[in-house]
Amino acid sequence: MQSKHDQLNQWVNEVAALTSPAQVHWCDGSQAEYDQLIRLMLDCGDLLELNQTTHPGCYLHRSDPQDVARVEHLTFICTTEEQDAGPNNNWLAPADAHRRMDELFAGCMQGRTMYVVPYCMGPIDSPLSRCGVEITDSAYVAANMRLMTRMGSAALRRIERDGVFVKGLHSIGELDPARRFIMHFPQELQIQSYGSGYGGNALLGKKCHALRIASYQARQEGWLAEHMLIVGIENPQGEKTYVAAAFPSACGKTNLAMLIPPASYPGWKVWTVGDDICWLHPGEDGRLWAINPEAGFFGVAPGTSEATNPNALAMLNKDAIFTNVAVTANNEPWWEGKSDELPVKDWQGRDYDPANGPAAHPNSRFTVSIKHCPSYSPQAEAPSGVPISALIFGGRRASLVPLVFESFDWQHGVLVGAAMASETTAAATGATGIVRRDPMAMQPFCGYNFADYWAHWLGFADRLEHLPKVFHVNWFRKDEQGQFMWPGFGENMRVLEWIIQRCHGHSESLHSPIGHLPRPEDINLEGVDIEPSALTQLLSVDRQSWAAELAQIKVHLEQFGERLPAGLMDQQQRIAADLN
Ligand code: GTP
Ligand code: SPV
Ligand code: MN
Repeated sequence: MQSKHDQLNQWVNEVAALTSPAQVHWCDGSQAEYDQLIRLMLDCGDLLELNQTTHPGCYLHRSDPQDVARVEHLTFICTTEEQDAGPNNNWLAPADAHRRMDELFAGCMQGRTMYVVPYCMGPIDSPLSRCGVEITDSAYVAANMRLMTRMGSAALRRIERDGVFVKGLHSIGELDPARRFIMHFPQELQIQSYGSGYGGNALLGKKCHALRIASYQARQEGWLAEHMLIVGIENPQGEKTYVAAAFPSACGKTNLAMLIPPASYPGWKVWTVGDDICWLHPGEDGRLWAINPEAGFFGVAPGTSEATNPNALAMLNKDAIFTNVAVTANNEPWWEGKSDELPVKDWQGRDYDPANGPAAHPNSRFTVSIKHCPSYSPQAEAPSGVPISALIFGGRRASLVPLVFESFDWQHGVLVGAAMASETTAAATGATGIVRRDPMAMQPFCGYNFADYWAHWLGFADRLEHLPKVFHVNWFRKDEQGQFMWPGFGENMRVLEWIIQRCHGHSESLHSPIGHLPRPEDINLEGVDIEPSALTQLLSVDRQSWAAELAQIKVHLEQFGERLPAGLMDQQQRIAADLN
């Protein structure tokens, strides 16, 4: 008996009876406990020490080579009605899923320690935060949960007070892809994950709780759980404008969240509130308020450099856990794009040989507390969150989609989100570089039928007096040579500037059938090397190609049949007609 919450104690006992661990450890979240977890993992080889002179408190974990990313085909939403999960999810009846999972979990923790990990998603004193308890047999998961959530005694006290919590049960099992499932039971506030130790499959507070379960709860309770970064953009007058942006996995959220404005933007600053998940609540003032439920980053390593993301590099010099990166002769972490140096060991611990592919896995990651981020926002702990002026959707589109456009209104904005598409990335298993629809960047994460989700989004028009403006961006257009046409990273500030000017009502735009676009002269190009002709191309709308896109969007929406809210097809038809 370790808590003052009878149901929690009872559940822990039931799980222990099912899984037969050698011992049970309730995590208190203390530094001493974290140090002990690290020591244990160093002793058993789950962690390797990196150079403690240049990178104190930094460690490397090499995951099983068959367990390096999310697995969408093994991820299920188990609602009583299949239609409630929708065509966007894999579905299993709850009873079937429980039977399958009970078989897998039976006796699976023999000889292992079972960690009971209480955590709070969101500031510990915020009424908008929600708690969970993850039971896991992975010390790596327990340690990462301490970096990424408010984990330990304070969360447990809140759970004892609140009563309600999300139950997450996780075992690495045999790390056998044939015995791997990530099951969600939104009606039971329950998650069960077996057979993976990686990221979103195993750190159950993140995608499983804060998006799949939370999105389901949010619909019932009148808020939104989104795959969005949150930033405050401060102008030289000291005014801060907060925006949230949804880009699919590995499409630039972490980078935009800690952007450093270019030299030609003196006095401007970007403050990081969150880099991956955003909970949005209507406030009493009629605006939308956002909190970041997380307390740390699980960020993509490749591509992170002094040139692209100096803030990230600065926070990775201490107290970070790296997963599946390479190491240099000096035992420092290394990944493609970091430096010109060559590594000596690849992500699997083999001597580096370019014939084996990239030295760091393309989905290699770092885990670090958000408090280490140089641009960490003083408002990140605000119990009421931050007020959102704009929502930004975006994806990786080598062609067609302009650098930026603004929706005409909220309904159109919801269509822009629902119609989003992006090239697949290494964040999930399967082919990369394939364009697929990824509505609101939530395709892998929405815990219920997208048709109902879009209806819920549309409903905010009646709930909010001050709706955020909705934009779409694309940093990833390529030219005929396959080169990115837009410099991206810090230079994305130039697009953010136009967006916030639009929010404050003082900027020009050009009307097009797909939305408002900036005129080329509305984007500040001072101090950046980009051909005016390239910018013109980045801001143009090719009617014929867009007409084809709208036809595809229609097919995409039609999958949702009768449940699709009428407003979306109206928008699609209006734009298609305008284009012809
Ligand atoms: P998840 O953590 O998977 O949700 O990813 P994310 O959306 O946070 O993506 P992240 O910022 O980690 O970027 C993913 C990859 O895209 C990295 O390799 C970045 O270097 C690269 N990237 C980010 N922003 C830009 C950009 O503006 N332009 C270009 N060309 N690449 C970018
Ligand atoms: C993503 O894939 O969107 C991530 C990484 O943020 S994971 O935690 O693995 O979902
Ligand atoms: Mn993500």
